[in-house]
This record gives sequence, structure tokens and C-alpha cells, in this order.
Amino acid sequence: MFRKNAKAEQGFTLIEMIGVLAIISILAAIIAPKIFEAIANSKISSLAEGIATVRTSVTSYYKDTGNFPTQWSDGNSTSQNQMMVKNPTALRGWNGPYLDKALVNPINPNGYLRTQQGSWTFDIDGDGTNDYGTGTSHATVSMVWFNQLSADQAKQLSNIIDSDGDNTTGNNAWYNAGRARTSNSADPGTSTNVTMFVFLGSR
Ligand SMILES: [Ca+2]
Ligand SMILES: [Ca+2]
Repeated sequence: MFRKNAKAEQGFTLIEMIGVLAIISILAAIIAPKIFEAIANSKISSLAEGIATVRTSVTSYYKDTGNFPTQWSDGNSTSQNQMMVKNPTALRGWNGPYLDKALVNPINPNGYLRTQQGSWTFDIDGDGTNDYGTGTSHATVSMVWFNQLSADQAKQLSNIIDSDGDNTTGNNAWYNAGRARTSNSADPGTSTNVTMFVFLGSR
């Protein structure tokens, strides 16, 4: 009995330790990127879920008030731009709150994640002609505006919303077509701060 324990107490030899450390580093090298990838993917999914929640809330807001919320954002908010959370202007028909609290951009808490009644163009079907707005003249729409995405994250999000991640050139390219588009309708290349708009509705 004692002999057995005495052997165990000798612990690992240096060679064994080096072997164990080598195995641990190999496993870490294989697993770590997968973990980071999984975290990045979950942030994109959570952003997509946040946008879906905002869409439902904006629909209710519009049904009640006949208007889209003018602006609602996390950070730098005034009472005027939290109209989904509270009704500072006693807007007729307002029956919220439509959101419990300001949403935080899951990609970067310092970034924007806001809904607003904005002026922009959207080519939803990607045929090269704007479905909202004409030429360069913008239409008044309800949309979600967010930033601080990497080009890859922006593409993933567009793919979740529009299934257009494989369209990389032309009018129906993911960055300028569909409900999710980049702010300048251009291929973001390797940018690490892409701003995107997601169309919610139009009057
Ligand atoms: Ca179109
Ligand atoms: Ca798109």
C-alpha cells in the first residue's frame, strides 16, 4: 500500500511534464479559434435577435401611434429619442413601453444600435432599382442603425437577414441589396468598423 503511494508521490518526470504541456498546447491551438469563432457567431445571432425584437416593437408602435419612433438609441440619449421605452411627448395612442430598456450593441457596447425614422434608399429585391427612395433621393423609412462590425460580421448578418452572403458583386451584392445593407452600399473589404442599416418598414 505504502509503496504504491510512494510511487505516485514522485509526480511527473520532466519528460512527462514536457509531453503533457505539448499536448495541452496542441489542444489549445486547435480549440481556442473554435471558441473565439463560437463567441463571434453568438454575438451576430444575438444582434439578429435584437433586430427581430425591434421590428416587432416598431410594428406595435406604428399600429398604436400611426408613426415610427423618431429615434431611439443606447448612449447619448435624450428623452426625445427613447420613444420606444417611454413617452416623453405624450404622443397620442402611445401604449408602451414597446421595449423594456435601451438595447446594447452586442458586437461592441460602445457602438450604436438604434432604431429611427430615417431617410435612406433600399433595393430590397436587388434588381438595381430602389424600392424605397428614387435614385439618390431618400425615402422616409423605419430602420435599425448599428456600427462597429467587421466586414465578415456584416456579411454574416446580411446572410441571416437576406440569405445573400454568396452575392459578392453587382446590384444584388449582400452589401447593397436586401433589407440589410451597408451605409455606403460598397464592399467593405477588410474594414473593421462597418455601419449597417436594416429596413423595418415604410409608411
Ligand atoms: Ca428593387
Ligand atoms: Ca443584404
